[in-house]
Amino acid sequence: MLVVSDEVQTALARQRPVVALESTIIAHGLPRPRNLRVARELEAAVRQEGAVPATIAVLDGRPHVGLDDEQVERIAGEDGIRKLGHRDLPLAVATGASGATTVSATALLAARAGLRVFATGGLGGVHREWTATQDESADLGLLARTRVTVVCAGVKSILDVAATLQRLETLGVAVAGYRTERFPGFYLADSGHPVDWTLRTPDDVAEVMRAQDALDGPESALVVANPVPEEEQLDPTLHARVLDRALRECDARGVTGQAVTPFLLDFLVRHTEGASLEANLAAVRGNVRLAARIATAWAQG
Ligand code: PSU
Ligand code: MN
Repeated sequence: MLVVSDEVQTALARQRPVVALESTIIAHGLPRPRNLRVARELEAAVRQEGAVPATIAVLDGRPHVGLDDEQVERIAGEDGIRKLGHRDLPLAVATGASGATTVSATALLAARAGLRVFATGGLGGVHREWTATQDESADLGLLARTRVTVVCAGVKSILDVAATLQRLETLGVAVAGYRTERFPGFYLADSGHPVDWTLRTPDDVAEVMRAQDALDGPESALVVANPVPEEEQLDPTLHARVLDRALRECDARGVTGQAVTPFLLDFLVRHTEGASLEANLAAVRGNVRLAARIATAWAQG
């Protein structure tokens, strides 16, 4: 069922480090045509660190782990590329659809292919106004039952971060800050919330992964929360001001469901003159590099 690229298969067989990369950020989280350059840049960053990138997506009903250049171009530029959470996978497979995979679908496919380390920008989570909309990303539930290590810059700051952290606790998903005692805020280095655990090196992270396996508890994930460098973060005052407008606009236009996250991210890009895009990219770049180092430490164990 899974199409694993030759390069990824070879790397796995030789126990070389592999990093899974998500495709929704490319198809629906970043503006075109920059998104294609970013997709290529992220793969190159993984290689620079000595690991093999495995971008994950569904093409013509087939889940792919590891894309070639032409397949990356389809994800970045093809019209009608869907956004697929894990619940959408059987529907896409059976109908022959093509789509980019969110954190939940990517984590599931990565785990099925035998990949353990995965990099993204920010996790989905509990949306503000949850009491009215019940909008909680499927990312959280899936991470509660999938043994992957996700390197992210926290959860997207468009969310209710406190509620999302609480849900991660309730669901039993391990969370550690990377070289920080503060939970990162996606575009911001600090979300305003603390973390209970701090890890300082890729080897420390790999040790936790080994302990997860040794303990043999529920098949849950490890979230490694890696802050965007403070000098590259979005100005917090600008962030607060524009996000407030974005949320009101989203509400006024009646945007719901899968469309909410792309709408808010795009609103922020347009109303910060691209500054939110640069902060998002800085965060993702850092996560991809760290994920490659963690995958390397993991492969050595
Ligand atoms: N990180 C980014 N940009 C994104 C996302 C993550 O920097 O666009 C995507 C991920 O695919 C995540 C999704 O799973 O946003 C969450 O969407 P939703 O709230 O609809 O579950
Ligand atoms: Mn959502």
